[in-house]
Amino acid sequence: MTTAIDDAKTFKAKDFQQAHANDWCPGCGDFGILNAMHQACAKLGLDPSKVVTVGGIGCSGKAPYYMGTYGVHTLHGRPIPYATGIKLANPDLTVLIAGGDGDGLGIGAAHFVNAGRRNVDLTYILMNNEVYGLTKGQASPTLPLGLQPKSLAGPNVQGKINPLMMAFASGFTWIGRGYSFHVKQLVELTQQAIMHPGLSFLDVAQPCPTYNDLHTKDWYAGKDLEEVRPRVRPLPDDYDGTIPADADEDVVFEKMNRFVKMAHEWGDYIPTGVFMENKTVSTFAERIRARVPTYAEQTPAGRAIALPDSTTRTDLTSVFEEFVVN
Ligand SMILES: Cc1ncc(C[n+]2csc(CCOP(=O)(O)OP(=O)(O)O)c2C)c(N)n1
Ligand code: SF4
Ligand SMILES: [Mg+2]
Repeated sequence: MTTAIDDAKTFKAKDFQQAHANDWCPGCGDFGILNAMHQACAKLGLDPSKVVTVGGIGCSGKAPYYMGTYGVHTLHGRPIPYATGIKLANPDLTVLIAGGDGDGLGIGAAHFVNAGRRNVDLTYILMNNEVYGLTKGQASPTLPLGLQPKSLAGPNVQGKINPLMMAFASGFTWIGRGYSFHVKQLVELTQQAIMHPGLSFLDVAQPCPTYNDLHTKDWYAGKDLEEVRPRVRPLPDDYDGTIPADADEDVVFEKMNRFVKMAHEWGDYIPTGVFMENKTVSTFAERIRARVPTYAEQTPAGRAIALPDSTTRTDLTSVFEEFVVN
């Protein structure tokens, strides 16, 4: 969980921006997601020097360059392991992951699934445009079967992964969906995802105007429907995905059933909002603290690596001796 700062210095959205040359295409949904990240961090009163943005590889993976926070542009599919290490080494940091659908659910799928087993306090924002944007529009794991965006030689022969269901099955404890052009709602969802004290997953539907010529801004706005109506609309008013910490089995199953039904919905209605917050699962930090009670006071990043006289605490001489070739 992120603790908002309460000292005199407050930061604005512009403090989370970075004046780095941006090469995203005009009209790309990535801009709305980035904007929401800037605003959400400011609204939560975070200190930019205590936030780390971790990106994968892809157009989306460039997000760390455009955040005025610490950041790492990692390897394709690997933002989760980097982010996990950063958070465990220094739990005082707020760690955001921004990555694409190809990055997270293709090459990075094994990390995605195994992250769910740990419930480390991370916020994963999936910039989901259904294509490999950076490499010119190939089908990503979220492109539905049979669709043919303009870069494909024929209709997609593979079925799609449902990101919400995958997060659910993997064990993510906060799951939501937003839309890149509904920035107000996206700011709120991003805030909630960050505040959740465990692993959060925010799937963000976003047009890629350069390569996804099927699911465009107009398509999401439902302009092709006989009765024009936005496809991206909030979850029903009576939907409540919160599973309380003391929920009994019946409540858990009822919530899960409703989750599956709404997560399955996609087409003329693409629900947005908080699909699930599961409070029954311990966080990884709680599990570590149970085993190493001093973890919170002596985090790996907080430990002194040298004694006051500048000598090191650990004598590695005998280790190195093993490698000496005579
Ligand atoms: C190990 C490895 N394999 C393949 C690539 C090529 N590659 C770069 S980005 C990318 C896919 C990006 O798609 P996505 O994650 O959806 O991001 P987007 O560009 O759509 O934001 C691929 C396959 C790579 N950089 N590294
Ligand atoms: S190729 Fe697509 S995803 Fe990449 S910057 Fe351009 S519009 Fe955005
Ligand atoms: Mg993509």
